[in-house]
Amino acid sequence: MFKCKTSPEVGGMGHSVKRKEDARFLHGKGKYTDDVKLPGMLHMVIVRSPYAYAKILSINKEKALAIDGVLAVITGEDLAQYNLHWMPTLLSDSQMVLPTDTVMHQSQEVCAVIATDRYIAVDGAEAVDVQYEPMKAIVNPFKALDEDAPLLRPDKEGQKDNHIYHWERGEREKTDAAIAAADVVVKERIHLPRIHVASIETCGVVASYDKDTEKMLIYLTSQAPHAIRTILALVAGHVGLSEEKIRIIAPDIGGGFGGKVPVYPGYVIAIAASFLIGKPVKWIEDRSENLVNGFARDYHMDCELAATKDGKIQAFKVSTLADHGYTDSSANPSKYPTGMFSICTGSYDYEHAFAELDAVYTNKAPGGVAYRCSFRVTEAVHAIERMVDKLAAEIGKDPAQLRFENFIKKEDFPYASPLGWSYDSGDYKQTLEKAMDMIGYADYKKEQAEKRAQGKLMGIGICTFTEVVGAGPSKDFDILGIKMFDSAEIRVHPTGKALARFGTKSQGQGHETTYAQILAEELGIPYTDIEIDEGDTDTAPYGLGTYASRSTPTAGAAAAIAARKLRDKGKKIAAHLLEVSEEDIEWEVGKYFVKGAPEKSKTIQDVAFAAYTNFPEGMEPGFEATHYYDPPNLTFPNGAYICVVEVEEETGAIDVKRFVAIDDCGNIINPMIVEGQIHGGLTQGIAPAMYEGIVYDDEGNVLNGTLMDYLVPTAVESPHWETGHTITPSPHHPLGAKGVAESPTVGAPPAIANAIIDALYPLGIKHLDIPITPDKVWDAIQVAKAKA
Ligand code: PCD
Repeated sequence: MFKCKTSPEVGGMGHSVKRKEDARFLHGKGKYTDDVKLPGMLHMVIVRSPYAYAKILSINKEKALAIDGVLAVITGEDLAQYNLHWMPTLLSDSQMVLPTDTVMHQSQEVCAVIATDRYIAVDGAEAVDVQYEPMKAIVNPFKALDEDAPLLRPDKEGQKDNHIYHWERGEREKTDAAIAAADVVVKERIHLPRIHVASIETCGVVASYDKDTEKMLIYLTSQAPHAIRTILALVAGHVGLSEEKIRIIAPDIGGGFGGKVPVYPGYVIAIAASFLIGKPVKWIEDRSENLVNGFARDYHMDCELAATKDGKIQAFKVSTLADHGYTDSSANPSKYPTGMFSICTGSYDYEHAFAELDAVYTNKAPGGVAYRCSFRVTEAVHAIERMVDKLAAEIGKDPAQLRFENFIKKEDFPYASPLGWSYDSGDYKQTLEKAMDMIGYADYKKEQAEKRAQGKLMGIGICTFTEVVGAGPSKDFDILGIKMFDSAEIRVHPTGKALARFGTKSQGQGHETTYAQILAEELGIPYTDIEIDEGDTDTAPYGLGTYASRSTPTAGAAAAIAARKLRDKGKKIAAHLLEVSEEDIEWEVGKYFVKGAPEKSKTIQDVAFAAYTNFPEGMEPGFEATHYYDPPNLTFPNGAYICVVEVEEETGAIDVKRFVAIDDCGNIINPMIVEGQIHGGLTQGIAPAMYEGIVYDDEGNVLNGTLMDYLVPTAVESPHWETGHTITPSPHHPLGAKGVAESPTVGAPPAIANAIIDALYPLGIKHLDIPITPDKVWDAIQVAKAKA
C-alpha cells in the first residue's frame, strides 16, 4: 500500500486532488489551435484525391484563382521549386507533401487553396479542376507481394517490389523445434484492423512567418513540439528556416492519442504557404479528412502457441504481415521498425519465442500511428492473450488457472523475456486474484455452466497483459537520431511559488496537476502554488514529448530529480540560515530542521526567499534546477481484466454485463486521474473490440469515412467500468511509478474478444477477429449451425 507523505493541502503523491486545468476546460476557456486568430490570417483548404491510385494529368487553378478572396493554389510543382514536395517520415521513409505526378491513396492531398476565409477556400478547392488517370489500386496487402503486382514506389532507389522491410527477433530454429515437439499446438491468424484515432479535436496548424524578423511562429496540435521543430529545421533549413528561427507552440490539445505525433503534409503546406506569402496561414483538418488520412494497427498475425498437454506453455511464434499504406510513416523509435511488438511473449514464463514481420506498401493512407499504444503493444498483447485463451479452450483448462500456472513469478523480476526485454517488476498472481475476487469469478463460472445447460450463450474473458512504456533509454531509443530522454526545469520564485517547465505536452492527461503533485511531494510546496508550462519550444526545455505513456516514466522522473537538486542546494542555505553545518540539517517534506532540535527549522519557502536575499557567500544565487532524464530501463505496467458478456443467439447482439480492470502502474501520483485515464482508455478499448474498423472496397475507397458510418462508442455503448489497482513500484524510477495511460486500451480488446468467443464456444466457434459486431456474430452462428 502507498502511504501519502504530504497533507491534502500540499497535495503530493497519492492525493486525488482535482485537476487544476479543469477550471479552464470545463468553462470552455481552453485555447486550442483553432482559437488562434492572428491579424491578416489566411485560411487553407486541401483538395484531395477521389482515387486510390491515379496519375495526375493536369491541375487547372484558373477558376479557383478567379474567385474573389482566393490568393493562391499551391501544387506539388510549386513546392518542388523549393524542394519541399517530399518529406521524411519518422521511420526514414519518404512521404509526399504534395504530389507532382501520382496519387497513392484515396483522399491524399493534391493541392491546397489559400484564401481570405475558410468558406472562400472551400469554394476555391471545389473550383480546382484536376484531371486524373485512375490505375488499378493494390488494396489487399497479401496481393501486394504478388509477382505481377505493380511497383508502388518506383521513386525509391533499389525498390524492386512492394516489400518494405523484414524484421525478426528471437530464435527461429529453437522455437520451431519446440513447436514441432510439443503435445499441443494452437494456431490462428489474427487480424487487428485499421482503426482511426478519433480525438475530439482534429489536426491543425497556424503558421505565421514574419519576414522582418525571419521568425516562423507555429501553433500546432503536436504531442512532440520540440522534435517537430528539429525535423522541420532539417527539412526546411535550406530555405532559411533554421532551428533558432522556429518557435512551435502546442496550445491546449483536444486529445492526441498518438495521432498528433507525426508531421502531416497539411502542416508543411501551411508552413510553406506562410513562408512564401508572408502572412499567417491556418489549416484545420475537417472530420472526414481526419478519419481517412491516417490509421493505427493493421497487423495480420499468424500465431502458434505450443504447450505440454497439461498446459505448460513452451513456445510462441508469430509471423506478421503489416499493411503500411503507401509509405512507412509508423510512429516508432528509429531502431524499432515494429515498435515494441516483441513484448508479445506476454506475462508468461517460457523459453522459446520467435517473432517476425514483413511490411508492405498498398494504396492506402500511411500512418501506423501508435494509437493509445506504446508502439504496437496492442497488437502484441492481442496476439498472446487470444492464443492463451485458445490454448485453455483446446486443453479444457480454466483460462485463469492456465494463466496462474504460467505467470512469471513475483520473485523472478527483473525478468529477462525471451525476446530481449528486462521486465522491471510485477505481481501478476496478486493482480489476477484481485480481479477474480472483485468480479466474483467462481460464481460466474457456475452461472455460465447453468446457462449453457439451458442453451444460453454467456462468456467470461480474461486478459492479463504486460506493457512496455516510457521510451526510453538513450542507448536504444531515438526518433530520427534524437535520443528519447525528457526534461524538467523548475524555478522557485523568492516568495516560494514556482514555475516548472517540461519537454512533454499534455493533451488532456492532467499534467498541470500531476507534475505539480510530483514537485509538491519532493519539495513540500503546495501543488496549487506551482504553475506547469509545456509545449512552447522557446521556453520549455528540450524533450521528446508525450506519447507511449512516457511522461511519468521520463519527464516525471526528471521533475523528481530536478527537485532533489533543489533540495540539496536548499540544505546549504538552511544550514547558513540556522547557523549549523550542512551535516546537521535534516529534511522532512516542506522543511529543513536541525538534527535533534526539530524546533529549529526553516521552511522551503524561507529557503527560497533566502536563495535571493540571504545566501551563503560564494553561492550562486537563485533557486532553479533542471534535469534531463535518461531512463535506465522502460517501465512494465500490467493488469488483469475480466469481462462477462451475454450473446443473443437469434440476433448476434452482445451485452457486456461486467468489466473489471485491475491495473498495476507502480506508485500512483493521482489516483483519480489514473482512474479517469483507465475509464477513457477502456472505452477506447471496447471501440476496436466491438465497433471500429476502417473498411475499404476493392478500388481502395474508404466505405466508412464519416462518423455516420464509423461508430465511435459513446457513453451509450460503454458498460460501467469497475476499476482497481495493485501496486508494485518500479525499482528504477525515482518515484516508483510506471506509465499507465495506454494500459486499458491495450488490455480491453482481448478481454472482450475472449469473452465473446467463450460465449460462442459451445457452438463450435473458436475465433473471431475484432471488431466483433452483431452481424459478424450472427454470420458465424449461421455457419456453425450449418456445420452442426
Ligand atoms: N499518472 C499517475 N500515476 C502513475 C502514472 C500516471 O498519476 N503511476 C498520471 C500522470 O501523471 C498523467 C496521466 O496519469 O497525468 C498519464 O500518465 P502516463 O501514463 O505517464 O502517460 P502520458 O505520457 O502522460 O500520456 C500519454 C498517454 C498516451 S500515449 C495516449 S495515446 C493517451 C493517454 O495518454 N492520450 C490521451 N491518455 C490521454 N488522455 C487524454 N485525456 N487525452 C489524450 O490524448 Mo499515445 O502513444 O500518444 O498513442
